[in-house]
Amino acid sequence: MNLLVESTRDIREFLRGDEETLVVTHHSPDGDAIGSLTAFGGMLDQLCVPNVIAVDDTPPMKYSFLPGFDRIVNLKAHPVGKMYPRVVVLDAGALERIGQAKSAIGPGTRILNIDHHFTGEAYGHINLVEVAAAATSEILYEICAAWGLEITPQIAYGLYVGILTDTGRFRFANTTARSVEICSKLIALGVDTSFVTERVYFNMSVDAVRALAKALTSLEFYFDSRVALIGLGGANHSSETEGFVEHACSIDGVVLAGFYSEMEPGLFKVSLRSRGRVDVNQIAAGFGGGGHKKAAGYRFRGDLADLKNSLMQAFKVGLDADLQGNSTSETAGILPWGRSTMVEN
Ligand SMILES: [Mn+2]
Repeated sequence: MNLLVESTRDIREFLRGDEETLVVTHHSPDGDAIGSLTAFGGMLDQLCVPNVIAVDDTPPMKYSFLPGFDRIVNLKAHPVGKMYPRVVVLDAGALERIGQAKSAIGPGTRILNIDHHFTGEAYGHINLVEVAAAATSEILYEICAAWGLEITPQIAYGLYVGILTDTGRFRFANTTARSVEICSKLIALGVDTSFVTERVYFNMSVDAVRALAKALTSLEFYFDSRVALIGLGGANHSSETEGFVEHACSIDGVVLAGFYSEMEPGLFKVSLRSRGRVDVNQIAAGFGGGGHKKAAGYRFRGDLADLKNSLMQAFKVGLDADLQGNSTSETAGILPWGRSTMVEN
């Protein structure tokens, strides 16, 4: 990635002075959201910028090992309460995604947006949106490098977790040589990769395992089993469902998958995955959400039957448009070679 020197210079200019700065990320935070948050907090500490790092949700406990995690303010429990002169938004394609952190933004607030989602919505006064980056954490690494910041353990672990999780452990098509190179540097600096992988992927809480078991029993197929759907309806919602959708998406023959969870009566969180060419970012955008071509999500108000009907209608449009080619997964026996270095997501 060629991070423009100018944009990092603009960002440095933006952060000049010692005004208290609020750093936020999107609700339903994933590893990149949490990792970017703790890493950026560490970067601001180094620049002597007083900062508050926050999210409008409960930060998932599986990331609690991250240095700086205990500094994250859960805005659901502790509302913002005031306006900030400077707000930094990380990993959020739209301002809506930060939830009630928006109330920290007043007429005089200046916004810095650092992200890798393509939405075309440049809501910041300064925007550094690099869609070729696998993770927002990857962009933050480039900023550290451009500014010659010391990569402290807090920064290193945050960035490593961000890249590890947003590439699905270097499995998704957004993984580039640069993603792996940055992780290699972070490991060389001291990140214990085995420890991180164990904590993030192989240390589920009992509640999460029970929720996964329930979700799997709800498995349904549509469109000749090319679409799989799992979910947690009614009172079964769990806050630890990151990655559940992958179970529906890893089934032989499935090209589109969905996971839903009813956060409160009539309000669902929906995650979508694509293994073929159907763009789930477009589908999620149709419901007011977003993400990437192969991984996206949205929130839905209504009942479960409406959710399923509307989602399957949208999936059908995508599948029909793709009928020309054979859109099954990329595991069909051809060994890909020299896939272009970036772009995909
Ligand atoms: Mn991300």
